[in-house]
Amino acid sequence: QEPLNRPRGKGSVLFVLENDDTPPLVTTRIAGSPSIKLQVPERNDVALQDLGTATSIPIGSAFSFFLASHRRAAKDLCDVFMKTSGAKDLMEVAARVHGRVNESLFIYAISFVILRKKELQSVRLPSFVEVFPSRFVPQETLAKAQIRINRMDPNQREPVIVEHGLEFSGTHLKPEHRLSYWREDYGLSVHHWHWHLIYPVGMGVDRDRKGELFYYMHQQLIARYDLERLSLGLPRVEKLDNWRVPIEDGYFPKLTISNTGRAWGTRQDNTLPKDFRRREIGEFVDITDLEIWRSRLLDAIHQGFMVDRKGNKVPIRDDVTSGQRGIDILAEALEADEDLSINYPFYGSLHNFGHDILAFSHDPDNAHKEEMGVIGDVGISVKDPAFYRLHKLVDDLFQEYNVTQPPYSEEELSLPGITIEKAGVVRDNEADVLHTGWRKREFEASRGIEFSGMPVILRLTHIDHKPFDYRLQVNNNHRGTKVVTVRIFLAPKFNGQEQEMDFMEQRILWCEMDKFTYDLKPGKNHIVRSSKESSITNLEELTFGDIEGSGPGNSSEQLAINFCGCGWPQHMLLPRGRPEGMVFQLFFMLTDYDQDKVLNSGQTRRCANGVSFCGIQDAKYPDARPMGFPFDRRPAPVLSEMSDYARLGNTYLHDVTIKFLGEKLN
Ligand code: CUO
Repeated sequence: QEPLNRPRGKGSVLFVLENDDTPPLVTTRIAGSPSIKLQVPERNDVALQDLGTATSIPIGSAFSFFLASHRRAAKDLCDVFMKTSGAKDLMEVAARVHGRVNESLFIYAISFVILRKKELQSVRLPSFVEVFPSRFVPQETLAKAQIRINRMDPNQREPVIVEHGLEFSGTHLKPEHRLSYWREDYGLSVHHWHWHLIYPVGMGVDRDRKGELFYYMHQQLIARYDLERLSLGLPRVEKLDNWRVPIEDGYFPKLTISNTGRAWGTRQDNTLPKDFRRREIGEFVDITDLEIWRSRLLDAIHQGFMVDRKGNKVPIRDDVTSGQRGIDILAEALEADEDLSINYPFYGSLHNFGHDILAFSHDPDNAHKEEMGVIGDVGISVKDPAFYRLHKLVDDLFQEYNVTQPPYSEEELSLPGITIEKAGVVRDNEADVLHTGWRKREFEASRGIEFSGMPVILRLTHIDHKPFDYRLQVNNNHRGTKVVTVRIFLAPKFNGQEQEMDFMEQRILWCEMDKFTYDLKPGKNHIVRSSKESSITNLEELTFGDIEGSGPGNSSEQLAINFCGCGWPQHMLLPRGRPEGMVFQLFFMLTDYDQDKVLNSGQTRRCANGVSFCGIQDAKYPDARPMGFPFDRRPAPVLSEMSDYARLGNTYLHDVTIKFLGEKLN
């Protein structure tokens, strides 16, 4: 049997119980390895038949949350885990289930439960990268590392380093590959995985403004992708609105699903999407279905109402007097959540099946017995260029809805008595020039890869930037303190043709950089805010130390699988910019906190990060304004250009330059 207190870094930590007198409890290995014996407690209360459909997904194959049958399997396994009481009980039940269900499903269900059970708040799992390194490093690289290890002196203490990046999945022969470093960034996948874990469809989870956040988080993801594309001189992403022509860009991930070695499916350039006919998965959908659902959603948007299952008209508007925001109703039908959609049979499941059709386009009927492509996986789908084309289509529908909503009036946008005198950014004492470049980051990989117990470090290259501060000089002409929400956005100043953009073109490119409340004292105020405190990012300040010395509390704490792991990666906060410098605009806006605040959101919370994209655990979304405010609507005629905003004292528009330094980033 494995000793209970095996030190971290040498094996297979699944749970680490913090604040506990006992040594860290160590149990089953995640990615199956015959050399590790499992600690399976003697319990007869978990039988195979209790697992429902959880055993229906073959071990070693891909698990896709975009497939309804897989969601059912997840629900069944989560139900089993949810019935446990406390960490020890969960661990024992999990140990019994382990090896009988699909690995990815297993991790999903464990994570789902840890996130939702109060008594498990101190339990965490290692980061997704450490659990499934084979989703981030090609099989070939891992195999070569294994050969190196086999030749090594078994007493060697130095860790084996496995490097991956910068080219990732291909060469720069294809223009799209110039963006691989961004799409294949580990932090982006981890964020996306966490987000969908917190806001799942079909799991009976109805969080505050879940649908709207589905729209907003993905809208911002696409905007940030476009900023990166413009930095590289590439055209902005085009929506996938014609399923009857081939998809130009292929994708070959070279990754495996788990240690069993099964490879993710690949897609050739110019693959024609086909009707989805996977009998073994039990799901079928036609391209025509996607077209019909989209058309019905567009009808709803332009008619201003959706039709529920009883045939009643349900207005979709963003004035919340009707109970639910229109965008929430629309999003639950579009994504789609079978439990929360206003009419699942009628509006279908455009987004989920969009993922499926793309994931299986290389083998839609299983003729070749090929596995799905990564776009079927809720974590690493962001690696595939087609993901962005699909989500641009999704966003296009949301934007179609957004512009049907009445523009904000000057009164709604202004804040009398408050003036921003000056605002900008400072990095290393230099104003308004920000630096980006490459950095490397190390992960402990020993737990996810079996390298004969040898310490293994995974070294990944990624984009990063020099931290900076926002500085605002604000006048409060009121006699007393005024509490405001500070909203900061970034967008490129010029479009792909190097022309200054008009409001509508720039509107959907504004990226939220930060949002925070501030108590303005009467008179002059100097606000300084660090880029590290961003409302969208998680706090990944992690440098991985030496493996032997790493206790359970450090290393990738912020990427660990719990609520705190959600949030945009801090290292991707800035777009890359250009070596010669690229001009962006910062937009600052102060709004009245009395109007922004949300009641009941004052509970203490463990993680103060990623709030704008991830919400708050067990609390309402903490901003009453529509997500993306004020850029979620078309402009009023009196404020039709960004320059018109200058006359609102509570906003400020300012140019900044972003320089890409490559290896020279210090
Ligand atoms: Cu996040 Cu399609 O919703 O991947």
